Amino acid sequence: MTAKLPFEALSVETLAARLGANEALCSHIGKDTSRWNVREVGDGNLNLVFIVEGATGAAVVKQALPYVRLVGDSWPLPLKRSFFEYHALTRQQARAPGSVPAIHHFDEGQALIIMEYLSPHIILRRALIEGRQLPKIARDIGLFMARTLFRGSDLHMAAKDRKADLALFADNVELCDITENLVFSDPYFDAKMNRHTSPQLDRIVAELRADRDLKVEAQRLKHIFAANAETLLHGDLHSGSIMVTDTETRMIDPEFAFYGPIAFDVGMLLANFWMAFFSQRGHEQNGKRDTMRVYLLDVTVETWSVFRTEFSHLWRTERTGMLYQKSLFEDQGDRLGAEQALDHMLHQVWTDMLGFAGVEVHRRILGLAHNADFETIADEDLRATCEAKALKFGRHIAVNRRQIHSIDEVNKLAALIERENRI
Ligand code: SR1
Ligand code: MG
Repeated sequence: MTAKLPFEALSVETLAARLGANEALCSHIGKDTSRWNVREVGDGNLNLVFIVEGATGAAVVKQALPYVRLVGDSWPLPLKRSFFEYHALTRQQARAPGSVPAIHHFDEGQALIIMEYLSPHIILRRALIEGRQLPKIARDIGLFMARTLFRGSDLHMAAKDRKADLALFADNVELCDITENLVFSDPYFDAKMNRHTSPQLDRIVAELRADRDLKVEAQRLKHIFAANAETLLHGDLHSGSIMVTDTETRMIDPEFAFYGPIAFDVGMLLANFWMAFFSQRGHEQNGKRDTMRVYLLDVTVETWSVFRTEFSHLWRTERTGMLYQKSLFEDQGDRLGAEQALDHMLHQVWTDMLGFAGVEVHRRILGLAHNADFETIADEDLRATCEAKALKFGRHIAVNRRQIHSIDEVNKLAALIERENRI
């Protein structure tokens, strides 16, 4: 038996020597390491990401660090997140084939995953900031969410398998803890690592932190997030976790995967489209973004519609788990009973999705982890105007989520707030 080497972070300088004998990598890029070209391209908050090009191809090597990259070694974070990412990717590939990068190799001890290099894909967030309209994202992401969220739940899986999987992912404690604090609590008090565009947003931030209804709602959502282990979530499905071309969409980075409410992934994703919408005014130096704004709202409509339609299709054709079993409905000739239950479930997902979207908007403007949609607006007054509108929108959909009945209603509100001169 070969002894396990202690964890050691890779670098551009050491990668070829460390992985030169890795068969999976060599089979994809060629084994002549003198021809390898290594770049570190990680721009996320947590990990190292290398692109390695060789004589016959390229691959991505992603390695977890024992701390949060964004903050430094004062915030330790376990390497096991790489294990959860690997296992989430294998499940997503099985449940929604072709929607994630292919995995070439996983090394648990070194917390590294060698995977397909997606090219010429770029990060969706970057594309939206540039004003690019991607024709396929709504359909591809809507299908991905419906398939992974339905097929990872007790609606579809054998109870024994889902419970085993639930136990496996239950250990992703530290990454859940990040979400529990950063998304649901920190934005609503003066938490140590928070920041916001100041002084422009100071008054609005104070108002939000004094807003009892909002804080109660955020905690109700946190409770749902923590207690409703409904399905295997991606866990961090924002526009920075999606790579795109005009014809292809791939979801990446599911290291926050764990069992939680179906509505969480959907809400986080849609929040990122709504933030892209509110940030467009900040990117208008090179031309108006009116059609981009219309496009983004259309994307939310189509994504939700594709998600609903596919989820409903799976409900009717793949409901093989212990929940709402067919023996109670279709097998007794009661098709309508099953439809009633589906309607009820989708209504719950809708209502909770709006809440999760609202708090996701808030945390990206008030918390530690901001997003480039707003951060790349250099003019701070203009940035604050965009952010203030998004904050108002987020508060409205989180607090009033039970009274909002359609995505058109949400988008009318977004358009109305976007046109306001004063916030
Ligand atoms: C400390 S990690 C901050 C954020 O980065 C990740 O992408 C997640 O969104 C997390 O909340
Ligand atoms: Mg990530």
